[in-house]
Amino acid sequence: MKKDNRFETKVIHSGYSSDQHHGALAPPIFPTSTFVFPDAETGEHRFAGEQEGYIYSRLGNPTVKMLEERIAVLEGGDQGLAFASGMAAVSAVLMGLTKSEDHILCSQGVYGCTFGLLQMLRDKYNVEHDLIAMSHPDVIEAYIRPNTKVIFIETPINPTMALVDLKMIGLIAAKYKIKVVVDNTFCTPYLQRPLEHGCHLVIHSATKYIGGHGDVVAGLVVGDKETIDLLAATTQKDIGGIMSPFDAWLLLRGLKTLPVRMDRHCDNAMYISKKLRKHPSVEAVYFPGDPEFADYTIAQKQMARSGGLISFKIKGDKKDAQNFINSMKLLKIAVSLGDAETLIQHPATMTHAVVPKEARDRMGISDNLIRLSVGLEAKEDIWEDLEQALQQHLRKTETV
Ligand code: LCS
Repeated sequence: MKKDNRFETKVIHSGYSSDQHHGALAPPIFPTSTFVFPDAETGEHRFAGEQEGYIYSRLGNPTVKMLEERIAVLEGGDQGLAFASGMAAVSAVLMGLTKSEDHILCSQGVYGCTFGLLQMLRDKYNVEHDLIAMSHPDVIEAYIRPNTKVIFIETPINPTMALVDLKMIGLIAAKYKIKVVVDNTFCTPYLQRPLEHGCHLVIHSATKYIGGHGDVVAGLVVGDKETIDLLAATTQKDIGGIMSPFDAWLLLRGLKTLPVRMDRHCDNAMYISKKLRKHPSVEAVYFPGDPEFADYTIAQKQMARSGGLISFKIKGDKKDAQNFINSMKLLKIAVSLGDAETLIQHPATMTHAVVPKEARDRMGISDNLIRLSVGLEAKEDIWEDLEQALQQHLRKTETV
C-alpha cells in the first residue's frame, strides 16, 4: 500500500497483506496462546528482545498486531496497542504514565468509569487529579504543578458534548513537557486526529464506532514508539488486559466500513439535531454541528464532521426524562454508542451514575439530560420515533 493513500483506502488495506497469508482476502485469526520456538536459544533471544518473533499471546499475537498497525496508520502514530476494553486501555495508560505523588489534569467531564478510575488512583495509589474546564490557557496553566505528568481529555466530552481545543492543549503541554492523552472514542480518526494537533497518545473504546456493530468490547491506544513500548512492557504485559484475536478480527472488519458508517451517522445526527431544536418539549440541544452550540468554533477547527452523538434536555425532571425514554418504540434503551441501532440513555442514572450528584452538576449532567447515539436507520424513522415520544411528553405537560 502506498503511504499517501487516502483514509478510505487505509482503513481497508493497512496492516494486512494477503501475500503473506496464502492470498486470503480476509485476515486470518490466530487463536493460539503460545508460539513454538525452533530451539532454546531462539526462546532466549526472543525473551531478551534481541530477535523478532512471537512468544506468547499476552505479549503479542499476529491478528492483534494487524489491528494495532492499522489503527496506528489511521491515527498517524508510530504504533498501536490493543486492549480487552476501553477501560483496560485508559487504566493501562494512566497507570503506566504515573506513579505515587504524580498529578493528572483532566477535562471537567469524562466517561463515568474514567472518573471512577481517577478516584481509585487517588485513594489507593496516591495519584492526584484535578478536573477542570479546559477552555482558557491561563486557567489550565494555573492548575499545572511540578508533578503534573498527564493531561487527559475527552473531546467531545461524554455526555455533554463540550469540546476541548486540541491545538491549545498541545501547545501548553509542549511548554511544560507534559503528555497529553486524548480519548478519541466519539470521533474516531475519520473525524479527528489528535496527534496532528500536538497531543501524544490517543485512546479508543473500540467497542463503539470502530467495531460499529455492538458485538465486541475492546480498547486501543496509539502513540510514539517509546511510550507504546513502555506500556507494552509494563501495564499491558503485567496487568494483562489484552485483546483476543477474535475481537481483533471483528475490529479489522469493522474498520473497513468506518468512513461509510461515520458519514451516515453524521448525516443522520445533523438531521435529528435540527428537528430536536425546533420541538417545544426540548429545552436545549448539545451537538457540535449546531452553529449555536457553545463550542461550535472548536468543532469547525478540529473535527472533519460533527459526529453521531447528540445530547439534549427534555423539559421537566428525571421522571419526565425516564417516561420519555420509556415511550420509544424503535429506539433502543441502552448504553454504549456507535452502533447501527439508535441508542438512547439517561446519563445521570446510567453511564454517569457512579459520579456523585455534585460532580455531575459541575459537569453539566442534569437529571433531564438525555444522550442519543444516532444509528444508521433511515433518519425519518429515527425522527418519527422521537417525535411520537416528544408529542406524548408535550400532551402530558400540557394537561398538568
Ligand atoms: N471512553 C469513553 C469516551 C467511553 O464512552 C467509554 C465507554 C470508555 C472510554 C470505556 O470503554 P469500554 O471499556 O466500555 O470499551 N462508554 C460507554 C458509554 O457511554 N455507554 O456505555 C459505555
